[in-house]
Amino acid sequence: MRIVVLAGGIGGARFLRGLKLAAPDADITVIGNTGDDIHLFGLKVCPDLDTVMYTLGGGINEEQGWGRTDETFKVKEELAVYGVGPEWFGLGDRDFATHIVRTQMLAAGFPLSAVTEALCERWQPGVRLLPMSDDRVETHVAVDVDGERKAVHFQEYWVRLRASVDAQAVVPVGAEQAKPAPGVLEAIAEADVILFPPSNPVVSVGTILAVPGIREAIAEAGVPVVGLSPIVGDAPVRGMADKVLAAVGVESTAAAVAEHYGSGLLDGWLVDTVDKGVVERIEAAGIRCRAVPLMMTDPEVGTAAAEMARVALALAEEVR
Ligand code: GDP
Ligand code: FO1
Ligand code: CA
Repeated sequence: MRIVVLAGGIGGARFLRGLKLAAPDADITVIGNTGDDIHLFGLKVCPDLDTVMYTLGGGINEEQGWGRTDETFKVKEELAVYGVGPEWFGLGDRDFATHIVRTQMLAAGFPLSAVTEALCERWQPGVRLLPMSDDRVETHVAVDVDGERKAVHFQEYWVRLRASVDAQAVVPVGAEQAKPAPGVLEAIAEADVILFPPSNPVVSVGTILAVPGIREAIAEAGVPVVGLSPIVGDAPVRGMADKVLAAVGVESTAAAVAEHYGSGLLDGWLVDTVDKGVVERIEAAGIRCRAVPLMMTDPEVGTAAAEMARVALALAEEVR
């Protein structure tokens, strides 16, 4: 079975770990969000691609959900002594090596998709990891500070400001001109099922769908598209989805997110058991819905996510 997954960082990566357990023989292609990418110290950092790669490759810092295990911050400390920032972004020494290799290969002329493939040779994530695009796309967030509107990089909004101010708008800068990376449209066209993990609907899945051609290819693939809600009990499980959903005029509820994707895109939607009251509303919108446990807080890594993946694949068969 060929499965295509549109993934952000932590929510996407943890779900994928479960999907690999649930469907060990499947051929899984992950289309990763690159709107979170940022250039720091002359280096290209791709947080969501790296989170997927490290999580599936066994190198992730489990408690944090991002960055490397067994990490140190000597380089960051040395940069700070030179007065070179930003200090608010925590790049660790081991992580730096990934960004150095990536930047070196990009400078040599390789596209991001080829660089990602090369990095994955080390990590062996067990999926084919494709960036959504080889072209630069950068998510910016408009905020009002002291009565003035300004746009900040998504990482600045989340990591420096901790999403403490409302997001007035979310703009995937460059998305309109971006082309899907090689293999993306082909993978979608050849998929047997397409899954939206419980990733951020605006700055992860939404950014991928903003690359011209991707949304259309999914709608035209003619295969089940099933998503899992990142909103549980009317709040994100973690992160700032509530803030960026508000910016696009969507309530932070499992039902509103399903309706935001819409029945034109989604065939099936899983909500957590605490949200079972909204199943009828979602089905009335033309999206098959089930309420099951959706918390990926495992004593044993991946087991809850594996059950979620099993139910998502079963729902896909129901709507096929
Ligand atoms: P990010 O790029 O690291 O922010 O990761 P994603 O975009 O892939 O996923 C972020 C979303 O995952 C957030 O909106 C969270 O609410 C959601 N999330 C995180 N952990 C869980 C979980 O255990 N269950 C569910 N249902 N959602 C989760
Ligand atoms: N998240 C933080 O909250 N603080 C950090 O200092 C930080 C550094 C960082 C470095 C590399 C990387 O791959 C991810 C990093 N993240 C950090 C996570 C990242 O900002 C977010 O998880 C996602 O981009 C949110 O979608
Ligand atoms: Ca992200």
